[in-house]
Amino acid sequence: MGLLSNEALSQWIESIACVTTPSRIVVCDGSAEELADLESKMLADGALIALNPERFPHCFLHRSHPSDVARTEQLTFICSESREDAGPTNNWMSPAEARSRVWPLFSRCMAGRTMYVVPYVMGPVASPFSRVGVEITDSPYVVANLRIMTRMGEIALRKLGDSSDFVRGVHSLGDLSPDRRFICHFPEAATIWSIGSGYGGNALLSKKCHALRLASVQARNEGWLAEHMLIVGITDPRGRTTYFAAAFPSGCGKTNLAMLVPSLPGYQVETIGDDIAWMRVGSDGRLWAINPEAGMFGIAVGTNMKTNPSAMSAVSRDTIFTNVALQPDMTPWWEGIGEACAEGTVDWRGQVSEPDRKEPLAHPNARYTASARHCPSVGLGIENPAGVPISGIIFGGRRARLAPLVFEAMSFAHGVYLGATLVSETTAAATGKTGVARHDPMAMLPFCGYNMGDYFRHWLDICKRLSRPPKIFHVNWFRTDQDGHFLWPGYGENIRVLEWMIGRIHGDADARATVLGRVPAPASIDLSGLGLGDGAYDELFEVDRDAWASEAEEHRRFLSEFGPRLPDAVLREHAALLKRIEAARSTSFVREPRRSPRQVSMK
Ligand code: OXD
Ligand code: MN
Repeated sequence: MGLLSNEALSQWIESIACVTTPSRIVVCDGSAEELADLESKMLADGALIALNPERFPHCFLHRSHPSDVARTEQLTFICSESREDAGPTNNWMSPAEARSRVWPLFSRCMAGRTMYVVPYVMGPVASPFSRVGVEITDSPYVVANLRIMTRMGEIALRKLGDSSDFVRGVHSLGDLSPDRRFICHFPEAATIWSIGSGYGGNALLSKKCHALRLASVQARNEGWLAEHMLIVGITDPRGRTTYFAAAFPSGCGKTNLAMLVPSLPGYQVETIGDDIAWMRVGSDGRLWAINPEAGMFGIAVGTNMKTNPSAMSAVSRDTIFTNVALQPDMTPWWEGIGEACAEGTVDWRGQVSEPDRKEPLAHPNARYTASARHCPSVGLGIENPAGVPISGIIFGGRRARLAPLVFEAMSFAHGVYLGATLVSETTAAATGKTGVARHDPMAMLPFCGYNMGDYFRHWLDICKRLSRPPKIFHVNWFRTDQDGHFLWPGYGENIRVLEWMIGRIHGDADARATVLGRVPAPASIDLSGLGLGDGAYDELFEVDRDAWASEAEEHRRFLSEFGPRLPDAVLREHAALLKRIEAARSTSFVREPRRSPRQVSMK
């Protein structure tokens, strides 16, 4: 432990080692030698498989335990002192119960294993808004992932200095049994305990556990926002750069939008972040965002040269693939990669596939862990200590019906209402049924570390401090026609929607009022050359008032779960929506409901 001069850190490490009894303790310095050593051990014990060194230099495949393939929301707990502080959308466990039920699972859990201590920085190292965390883990795979996903090692210890202000994460694979799997967050103690899983958001504690669940509480206490949002900059043909932060539930295309390759000429895209944004009110009255992460833990399935060429390029070196299929030439393969797999390809479990196989070869939640530095569209702003100024916030869901392609909130408070009532169909990013519509406020349902009633209030409070608040929009790339086909091509064509938003932000695009908010006026969004047909505008922007009357009823039911914690301003927005629907109904006609489709992609 020669690296350690921080008293609080050494004492904490010792206290964890006393319980977990590892055979060895390694404090990670983040060096290339350390990584090479870890990799050779994992190659030797089969935790990693080296991929084709010519086509995928320094890339590896990892196969997780078949029962450990996604985040397990039902085993994720907020352990605040009071149940009300966790709120109705979180699983709650009292700290006392966690100590008696979960902590004993850590007893001797690292016996015979190495305990790695991984100090990391979330955010640009020089940023005053960055935070330090330390994850203790017995998984070398987790260490290798954290090295890509965060700025880790000595650099983090230097940033920490002798401060005791760091998030403490303890992770052990345990026996990988879902019966003894818990992911516990203690917001009052800035501590995380995770046991029984080696996968993604369950095990890379810097990501969902620290940068969202604990950071959201810290952000509430300190007056900033920690959000499940991508950050992207768009430079338009006039040379204006406009930054957006966009919240979409897991598996709904955040990474693709962050790395958009615009189909319209003259536009340039700068990727700042693909999953998490930490945002503060700047001295200029604008909202400023940093990406706390340094890498991407993206969903492989559906990624190809057409949907996301930047991601394809980013994953072509120094990448860890998890649960993808493997071709005989040792290259990775997944459904939607853009070409058929070679004969002899083995599935994510390592089994040779039968010719008449129906199930996918890659797991639907198969991932790549790749450095943001390798993404061709990455913007310099990712290292800017102050972050980038946000002019537009986008909330998006996966809705086969109901929600138009895009609409703009009528005010910031209305935008908060749109975020609070976001509904989306579930994906493979978490265990459970996919394709089920669920409320996912601001795409934070699985990630908000406190009562979401208080969270909505916090958003409204932030607005009061913004003299130049961003405009708020809602998008739905996933609306379908009567036959279940997507109405909108998505991907690079989403620039047409962003172009309209940029026009709205700078005051040079027209809008038409609907009961939901403002949609593009017919001539203000470029739908040309898409082969969409004459009725496309109407289909994309139709607002079915009767269907929205039922939806508004569902909003009311959902919001009532927050009881007295729900801010009045949200209730007022709900009442205003009802009033607009009522007024419009008296002058309107009823449309046939659409049929629900079963397509999944991530535009
Ligand atoms: C993710 C998720 O891994 O949202 O980013 O599940
Ligand atoms: Mn995410």
